[in-house]
Amino acid sequence: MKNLLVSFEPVCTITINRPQALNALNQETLSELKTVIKECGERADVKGIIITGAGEKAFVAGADIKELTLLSKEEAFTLAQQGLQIFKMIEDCPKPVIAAVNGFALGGGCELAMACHIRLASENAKFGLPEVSLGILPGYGGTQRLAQLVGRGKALELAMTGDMIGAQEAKEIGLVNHVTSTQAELLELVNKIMAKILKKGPLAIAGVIKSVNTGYAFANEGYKTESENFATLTTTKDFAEGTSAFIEKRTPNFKGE
Ligand code: DAK
Repeated sequence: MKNLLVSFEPVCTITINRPQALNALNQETLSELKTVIKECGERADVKGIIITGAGEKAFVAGADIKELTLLSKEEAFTLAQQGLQIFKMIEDCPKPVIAAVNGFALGGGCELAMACHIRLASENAKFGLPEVSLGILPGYGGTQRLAQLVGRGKALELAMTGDMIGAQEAKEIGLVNHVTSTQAELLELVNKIMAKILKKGPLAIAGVIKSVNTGYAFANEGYKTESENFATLTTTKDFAEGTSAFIEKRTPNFKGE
């Protein structure tokens, strides 16, 4: 794997490892993630999954913005579908999946953390959905899962302002379950919680995951609406302006076109 560090048995720890881009998710990383999650589901010796980011600065700072600029509308829609599918595989995994958020969890990174069953964070973690600053919206299920976790009002505020919040606030609003002082403590706690879960009946755990998820199933039109809007937004001048501004390190000037 080029972009992931993976250690198996009995818990699979997946470390997103692109520190030069703050662990941003390019298509190659997403497809590696799909392969590993699938393998974890199939292997009897893997009992649970931990997802974290390499280094001390970032969990995942979003989708790879430089790569996003190259997408056609069709490619954007296809990528949205692929991303949704991978994040749903994580959400529906019958084995526990815990995110250990060790720094920036922005955009697609926040969406990845939200697809996990439980989120823990170190004190320096920062969460946010800054897609609107690029002229797009969260396209990997973030509009749906954030509202499920923190309620509609707070989700709308975060997704419309693009504001980043710290770990303590994320805990207060229900986005993360626990906050630790350091990254070392984060890894200790994530392993401790995982070990506690793995002492229980695996069939019962799978049943809990399935039952809770069924209540939030893809029954509504939200995910589809999100993908369609994402694809349309990638064709706008605002998107071109938002991504150019990021790359040129300046404030975007949106015109609503
Ligand atoms: N993509 C690519 N490169 C990134 C990146 C990203 N998301 N985030 C950071 N980098 C790169 C920076 O460009 C910089 O590279 P160099 O300039 O050194 O070459 C390097 O990582 C270090 O970043 P900074 O120099 O900016 O570090 P700072 O400490 O100053 O700032 C920051 C840290 C996290 C505040 C800042 O890097 C930042 O604002 N990053 C972007 C955050 C962001 O907007 N993320 C959301 C992206 S939108 C899709 C569905 C969903 C999505 C995409 C597609 N489909 C349906 C198709 C999701 C979209 C998003 O996630």
